[in-house]
Amino acid sequence: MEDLKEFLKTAKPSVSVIGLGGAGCNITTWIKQKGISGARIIAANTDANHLALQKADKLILIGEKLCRGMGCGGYPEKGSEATRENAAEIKKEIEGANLLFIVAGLGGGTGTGAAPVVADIASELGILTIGCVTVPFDMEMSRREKARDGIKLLTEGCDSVVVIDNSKLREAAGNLPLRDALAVANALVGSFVRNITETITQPSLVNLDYADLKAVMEKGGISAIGIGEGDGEERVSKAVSQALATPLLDISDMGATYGVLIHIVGGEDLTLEEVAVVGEQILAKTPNTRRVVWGAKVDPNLTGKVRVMAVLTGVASPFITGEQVVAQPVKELPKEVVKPMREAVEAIAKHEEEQLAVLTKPAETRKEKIERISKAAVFSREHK
Ligand SMILES: Nc1nc2c(ncn2[C@@H]2O[C@H](COP(=O)(O)OP(=O)(O)OP(=O)(O)O)[C@@H](O)[C@H]2O)c(=O)[nH]1
Ligand SMILES: [Mg+2]
Repeated sequence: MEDLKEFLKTAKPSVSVIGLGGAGCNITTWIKQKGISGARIIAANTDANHLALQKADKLILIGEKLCRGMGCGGYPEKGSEATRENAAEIKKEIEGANLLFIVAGLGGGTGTGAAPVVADIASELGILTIGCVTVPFDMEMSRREKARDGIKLLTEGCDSVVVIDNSKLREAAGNLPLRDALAVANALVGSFVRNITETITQPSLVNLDYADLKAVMEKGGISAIGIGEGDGEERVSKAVSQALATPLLDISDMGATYGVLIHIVGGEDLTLEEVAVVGEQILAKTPNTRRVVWGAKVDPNLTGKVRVMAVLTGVASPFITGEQVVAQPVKELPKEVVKPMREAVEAIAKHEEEQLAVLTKPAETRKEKIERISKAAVFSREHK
């Protein structure tokens, strides 16, 4: 029993979140204030006044010599240099993490310059690293250019970079005033980080395991997020349709998505049957997808409603490549491909029971656990 407890302790992935620059730190403060189980929050900025107001487990003033606590004034090269000044400290802070979220609003100096440097440090340490960044509004033209260059550098060090276009977000939310749109972006990035962290570190209705996350994010490139919410009879299908209709980054070809990560939150009335439907609907819209993983949790405040967050990994975006958006027809998925999806969900449901039973069984090795879970949860296939 003692061995098992020890195993469960070490089997739990260690998660760190680092916010960089003004927007990045605002987002990590949002997360810290909401509370997050199982992650350590670090906030780093070149701007001492802004940093002093943040909530985090660790604050790091970067580039003290170069920026004298006064920010980077919009120059990413300065942000990179400032980060190199504190590389050893950052390395010490993130060392030992299995998963790192790098959070920033791209387009300024600090976040844009710092994020790729932190990603390189994490990559050398072998940490699974997910960048979570926003790109500036359409009206911030030169800042969008800077953000594009920043993303290209960031993808080299990160496993996946989740990109949220502030302009798309504003559009999707019905042309909110700018200030409100920024607050929504903070909440969106913040809840993405929180949801993923909590489903891999805390028991949930359907657990998303570290191995699942790794499988879908590892070769992820650029990822887009879509969100949806539904209530009433057709709540699941409404939530899914909305999530897929409004990816918060333009995608050139939805059908070419490499992987899909689905996160579902519902009230205590959420059933596994409904969870299975979500997976099928998303697969039908992304027919060439190689990997689908999902997690679901119950939020007692959400009775009657279902909230879906879909992360589409390995997408091509005209924002990054500078191409025009070409709408692609969505292919229907053959019945025989849909069926195993339901079986996979049932396997996960069974796996949940097994997890409870594990407390009375001899402990399996970490390697066996990872193999078993990836077999049950990762649905991969060859599809033309
Ligand atoms: N999501 C979000 N985006 C923000 C926020 N504030 C600014 N932004 C966006 O993020 C971009 C970068 O701004 P900051 O984060 O303030 O810049 P910085 O990284 O601190 O860089 P410097 O101030 O130049 O050192 C802006 O162009 C905005 O598009 C915020 O609170 N939330
Ligand atoms: Mg700043």
